[in-house]
Amino acid sequence: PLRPLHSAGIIGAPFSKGQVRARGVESGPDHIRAAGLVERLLQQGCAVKDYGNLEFEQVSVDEPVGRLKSVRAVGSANQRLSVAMQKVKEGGHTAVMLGGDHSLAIGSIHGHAAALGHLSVVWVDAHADINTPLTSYTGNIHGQPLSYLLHELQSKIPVLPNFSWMKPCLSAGDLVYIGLRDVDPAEHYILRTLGVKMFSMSKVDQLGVAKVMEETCDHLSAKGKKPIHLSFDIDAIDPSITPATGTPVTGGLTYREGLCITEHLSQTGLLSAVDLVEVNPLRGQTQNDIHSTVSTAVDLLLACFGRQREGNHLQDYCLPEP
Ligand code: 6HN
Ligand code: MN
Ligand code: MN
Ligand code: MN
Repeated sequence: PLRPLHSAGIIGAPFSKGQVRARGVESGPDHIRAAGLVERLLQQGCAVKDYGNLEFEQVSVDEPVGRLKSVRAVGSANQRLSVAMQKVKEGGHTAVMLGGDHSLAIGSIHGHAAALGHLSVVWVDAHADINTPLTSYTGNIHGQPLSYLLHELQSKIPVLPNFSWMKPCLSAGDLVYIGLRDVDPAEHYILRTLGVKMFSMSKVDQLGVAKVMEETCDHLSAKGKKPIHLSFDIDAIDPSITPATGTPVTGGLTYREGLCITEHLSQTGLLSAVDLVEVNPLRGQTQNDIHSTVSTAVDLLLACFGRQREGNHLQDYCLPEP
């Protein structure tokens, strides 16, 4: 038998304290699994190891630090996730982190970088998630993970409880955004000042998604080929398709544009980890809202592992002889 082309190492991260808008996002991993993620990956010839769901420490006293909410819980959860991520990467898998809210990208990217060194990050999101603890209007850490991760913002991040385990591990030049349409003023200032490559929805409209992917890969490979970490917030997709999420913003990526992004990244051969976050079944108004959101998440993940819309066949496929 031929060796599978892809091997997925799945971590469930049922965590929601990076945002307070809505409970429910912690059940994302189980809904995505229940939609058949593992079975469908196996069917398409991908090896799968499911590491199960992480268990997070209950932090009983977690008073706000300035405006920041649940800092200790978020710090502790991400420390666990970082360790788990390192294990998955040491096992040689392409990591899949099922969230949970987007604060989990802190531990996911930190652990990935701890295992492999320098990374490229593709951040697909309606939001920039780069507020610092001092610029955030909401105090929700899911709007801040990139400010903790970037070397260039280190001096703007105060000392926070349960965050002493982490150090910045990403350079602004190794980050590309796709899908932005709800960016706070401080975030826009940071993106412009650091010269971060970004394809807002306006740019997707102007260039088309195929050109966006070509430019994304050119930008990232210009400084040498590094493993790619895709951090996919389901709210990047238009809420008409993926309504079951905590901070929906109208005017998003189509289903087809989402698949174009994930198919293209899969074909680079450099995709090394994927976060799929912010699926919140409790935010769906109907069963159909939930189904459409979860099945889109699954389809995006299948494309990350080589599923193509033109069709696929296993390497050892043989036509039956009459
Ligand atoms: N997400 N910019 C807003 C904030 O609270 O800082 C929204 C963040 C949304 C975060 O969707 O992962
Ligand atoms: Mn978002
Ligand atoms: Mn390319
Ligand atoms: Mn996000």
